[in-house]
Amino acid sequence: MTIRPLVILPDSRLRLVSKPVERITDEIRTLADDMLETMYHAPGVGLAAIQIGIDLRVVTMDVSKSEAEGERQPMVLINPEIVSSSEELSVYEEGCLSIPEYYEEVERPTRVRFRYMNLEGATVEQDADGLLATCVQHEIDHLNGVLFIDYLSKLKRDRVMTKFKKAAKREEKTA
Ligand code: K1U
Ligand code: ZN
Repeated sequence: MTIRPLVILPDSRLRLVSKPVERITDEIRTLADDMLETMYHAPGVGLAAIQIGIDLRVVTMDVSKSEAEGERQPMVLINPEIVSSSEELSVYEEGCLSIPEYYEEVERPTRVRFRYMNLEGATVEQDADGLLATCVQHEIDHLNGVLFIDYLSKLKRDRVMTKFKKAAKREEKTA
């Protein structure tokens, strides 16, 4: 398993619409392993493949918040989609591994039903609320090139974009 470098704002790859996975191959299994390793190392509770530069509809998640490796509850979602969403909305403070150290409250449906294929090729449907519901919506947004800052006011979004563009320029100069 390999920890892969994260794609950071304002990288334009974060705006790509990722492609469906046609077949579960060894490459997909390796990608999922590397995504889990990268997610746990960050640390994060979710990761979409585009966050490591791969435009495929693959997501990893673990919202168990277990410190111990033996208690982890890793999930690998292939071609995930939201089947239904509650009308009720909840506010959750979100972060993003591609927008480090920036957190803001976002309002989303409180409960969702989602469908995905697992690594064994089985179709799974699951209900979610709490952090799992927020996380799966955040990750599916990544597959569609949507970031949580898109739900903020233009003023806040412009501020964060300017901050990360400046940081990228500084990096360019020192590289
Ligand atoms: O997709 C990502 O960028 C991962 C992101 C997922 C997420 C978190 C919170 C709300 C919505 C979506 C993160 O994992 S940010 C890091 C984080 O939340 C966290 C890190 C360590 C322990 C617990 C949470
Ligand atoms: Zn994110």
